[in-house]
Amino acid sequence: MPYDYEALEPYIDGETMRFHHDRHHAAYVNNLNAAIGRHPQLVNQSAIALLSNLDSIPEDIRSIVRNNGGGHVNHSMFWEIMTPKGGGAPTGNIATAINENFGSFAVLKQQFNDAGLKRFGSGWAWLVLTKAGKLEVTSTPNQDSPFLTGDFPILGNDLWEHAYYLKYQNLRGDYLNAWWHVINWAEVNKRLEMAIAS
Ligand code: MN3
Repeated sequence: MPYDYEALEPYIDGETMRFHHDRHHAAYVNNLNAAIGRHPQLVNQSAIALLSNLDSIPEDIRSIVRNNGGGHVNHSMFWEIMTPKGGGAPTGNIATAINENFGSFAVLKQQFNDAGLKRFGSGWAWLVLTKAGKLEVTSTPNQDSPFLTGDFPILGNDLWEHAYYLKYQNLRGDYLNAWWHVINWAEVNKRLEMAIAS
């Protein structure tokens, strides 16, 4: 992680970050590596490449790759798009793109938080760049990655209870609102550039 566990307080508490990174994310990495170890021809592929071509993954590990490869890729993004000195209004090209696609940042936030609230059970809310080059708000269940369907995740929030329950308990909406205070817009801009180039 690019900062201390406590660095995102008071919006995300240190104990949540420690367990989330060291236990949950670590488990996805370990499970993915164990599965890939059974098919050494896959070792040199990136996790994103595995997810982007899931149908070509041997059937005996396909759902392990979907869940744990997704878990790894989703969380790798998640740590990077947050920062202790984050939040505020978007800057740079993402600010322009948000205004073009949603009308305003406020509209995006509302759509995104709605998607997060409506996701029943565990999953993610996303801002993705579609293959058609549009910014859209989506949501996926479990650890399903937007890369599975060819969308590029620009920004995503983890809706699993492990991401917020110690501090927010059942109040997912409060967590969704607070999370915008730690967004790393410089990193989000980098991801938009990567998405356009991919
Ligand atoms: Mn998580």
